[in-house]
This record gives sequence, C-alpha cells and structure tokens, in this order.
Amino acid sequence: MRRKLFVPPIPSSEITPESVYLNRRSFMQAGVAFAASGIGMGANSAASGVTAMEYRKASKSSNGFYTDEDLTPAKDMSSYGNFYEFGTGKADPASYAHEMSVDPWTVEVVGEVGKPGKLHLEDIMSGFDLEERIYRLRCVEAWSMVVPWIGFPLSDLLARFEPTSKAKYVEFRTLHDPKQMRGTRSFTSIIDWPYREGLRMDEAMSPLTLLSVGMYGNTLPNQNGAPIRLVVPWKYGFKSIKSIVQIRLTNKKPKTSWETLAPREYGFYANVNPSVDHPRWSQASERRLPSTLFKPNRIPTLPFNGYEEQVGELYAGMDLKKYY
Ligand SMILES: Nc1nc2c(c(=O)[nH]1)N[C@H]1C(S)=C(S)[C@@H](COP(=O)(O)O)O[C@H]1N2
Ligand SMILES: [Mo]
Repeated sequence: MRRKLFVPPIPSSEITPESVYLNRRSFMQAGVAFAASGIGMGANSAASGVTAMEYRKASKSSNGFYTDEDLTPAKDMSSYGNFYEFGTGKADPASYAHEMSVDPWTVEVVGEVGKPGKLHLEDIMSGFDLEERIYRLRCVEAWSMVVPWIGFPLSDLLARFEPTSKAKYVEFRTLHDPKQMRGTRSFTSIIDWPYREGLRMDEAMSPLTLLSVGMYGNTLPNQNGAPIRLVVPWKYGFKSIKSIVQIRLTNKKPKTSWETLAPREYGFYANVNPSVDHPRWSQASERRLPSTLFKPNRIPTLPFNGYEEQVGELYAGMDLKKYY
C-alpha cells in the first residue's frame, strides 16, 4: 500500500540554519504522527498555511535542490522506466514490480565503518529528516524526467555508521530474490545479480546525493525502487540504484553492474556529459518525458545534467573523456 509521506512545506533553501533545526524537529514529530494516522501531507500543509504549490513556487533557488521546469506527470514517471530485475521492457517494472514485497525491509551498512549495523524501514522513515527535492533525472538512453523526490541526504545516513579513514568508496546492492523478481530468473538476463552501484566517497557526501523513500508526496511505487533508492541527479540514471538492501564502504573502487557488463559504454563515473557520446548514440540532447512521436520534446543536455555549479569541483583536473 502506498502511503502519503510528510515533507516540510518550507524549502530548506529558504530557511536559516536555526529555523531548519527547530522546524524540522517539530515537522518530524508531526510527520511521524501523520504517517501513523494515515493522514497525508495535504492536511499537514494546510495546517501550516503553505500549500505544496506555493512551496514549489517559492523555491526558485540556485542550490540545485529545486527547478521550476514542468514536473513529469506521476503516471508517466511510474509507467516508463528501467528496473531490469523485472524485465528489460520499459513497461515491465510497472507490470511486475508488485511481485516484490517491500515491508518488512532492512538495509545493512557494513565495511569500513566504526559501527556496522542494520536499519529497519521504520527506523529510516522516522529517523531522518525528510525533505522534498525536485531534480532532473537523465537516463543514459537519452530520455529524461523532472521528479519531486522525498528523501534525505545519503551523508546523514553514512554519518550514523561512522565511516573510517579507509572509506574511499560506497557500494550499493539491490535486493536479489528470484522468487520475487522475474527478470532475474530469465535465461536471457544479462546482469550478474544483485544489481550493484557505487560512488566515490566525496560524491556520496555531496549534499545533492539523496536517499529517496518517496515521490510526488507518496512512498515510492515498487517500480521506482521502493522502499528506498539512491538519486544522484548529475549522473546517468543507472547510478540511481533502486530497492537497496546493502551499503558497503570500501577502500577499493567497487565493481558496478553496468561498467562490468560493458565498460566501454558505461563508465564508473557516468557523469551526464553532452560532449562525450555513448559509442552507439549521441548524448548531446535528450527527450524530456512526456515525449511522443509528434511532440518529441527534445532539449539540449547540460553538463552534469545542469548541476555543474554544485558538483563540478569534485572532478577538477580530471579528464572527463577518459573518466566517463
Ligand atoms: N536495481 C536497479 N536499479 C536501477 C535500474 C535497474 O535496472 N535495477 N535501472 C537504472 C536506470 S537505467 C534508470 S534510468 C533509473 C530509472 O529510475 P525510474 O524508473 O525511477 O525513473 O533507475 C536505475 N536504477
Ligand atoms: Mo537509465
């Protein structure tokens, strides 16, 4: 069952550090109550006098957490996507992801951390300050969307487990259960399951890097990576791994699914880059969904998917043609 999720009605970019703490605390307390009672964000934002629309209008900011571009309608977002565990067709995730059970769910955090451990879904939902972020998502296949995610910075979660000085990379793994994931039972399946992704530690700690538990005001639909997935908006979509069960901090660069499968086509970094083409197609532009034959809605692709100001520094001095 999808649940309404509580998000604070004031964008974090618009409030001072002290008010962030106070507001978030009281919002979170309210949020837990709302989640438990099943009353959604609508009621809550009415109570605080700010509607979701006003919130979005007020949130033009250059910190990268918001954009005024048109949102991709929720139905387009959740009916077209990639989640190979359920098949390789764009509609397969929406058709079959309901066969995955997402509650109870645990995420274990292991490797180079002072305090390895597990978080249950309830700990995650009630233990982190949820916020809404409107991000562009750009698939390596040259389609893109604008999505209002709900989540919290990955750095908030990592801090709880106390990364050691040897933690140089973070590896993520998706649930792998062939009973629930028909795409992993198929003989034609090309990926060595579980689906794996990774980030360099500084990328993981970027304020833009989000662990998402919801979108469009609700918990995540299964096909979009319920109950918890990564969102790295300046990288091609395949880095934004879904339905995470394990996070491992390591001192070695992790072997990720797509890089392992086709290293010349999909790099570890996978930063959105209009000037480095995929060997089989151009990355200079993208189809912004919804996109049809008659209205393809093709727009130019921006370096780092438009987030260069926020993350360009992480790659200073790196040859982006070599480290694609
Ligand atoms: N576990 C897992 N995560 C995944 C994928 C996948 O096949 N399996 N596909 C990736 C790709 S290629 C994209 S573009 C995004 C799509 O996310 P969305 O369907 O929520 O838009 O999920 C990414 N995360
Ligand atoms: Mo993708």
